[in-house]
Amino acid sequence: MRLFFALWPDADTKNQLAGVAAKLGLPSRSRAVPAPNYHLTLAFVGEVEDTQLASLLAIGGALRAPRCTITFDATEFWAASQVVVAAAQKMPPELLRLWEALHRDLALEPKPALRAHVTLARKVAQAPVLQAMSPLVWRTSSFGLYRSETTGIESAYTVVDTWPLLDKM
Ligand code: 2AM
Repeated sequence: MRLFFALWPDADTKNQLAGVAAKLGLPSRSRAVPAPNYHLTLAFVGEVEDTQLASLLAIGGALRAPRCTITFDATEFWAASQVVVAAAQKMPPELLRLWEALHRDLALEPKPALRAHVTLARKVAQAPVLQAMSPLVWRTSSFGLYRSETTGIESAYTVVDTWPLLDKM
């Protein structure tokens, strides 16, 4: 199974992101990500055997990290991956620490240029004309381990488990 750790937006944040996506003016053949699929990937684990699940759940369950506020304030076209994302120009320090802790515990190589983002559209072959984005504030309260299954053209995501982020540390 294919797994990843992520933050999933609350309903209000999801609706605000959908509002941003609706105004993108994507080139034809781009694929808008369905709003229920919006997420912020913290760590991509990839294909694992069923026997590895217990240790991933133990890592998630043992992690103690604070809540944070992420301000998404830019839409960007990333040509290399052919996606349009809503991105946070400032990385909240708590989110950076959560991301670092997960990569450390999973023994994954952290990618150098982390940008907190939610992918809004895929298969975007040409640069769209992007409007300025009114800042959108997402207050995180939990993180989770999710499973990705590709059925047809769209990925389907299911929650494996979630853990609270803490009020005070
Ligand atoms: P992104 O869209 O958040 O940038 C689940 O598959 C998520 O994991 C995707 O939404 C994608 O991130 C990320 N992902 C998929 N394949 C990946 C890979 N090979 N390396 C790193 N992240 C990947």
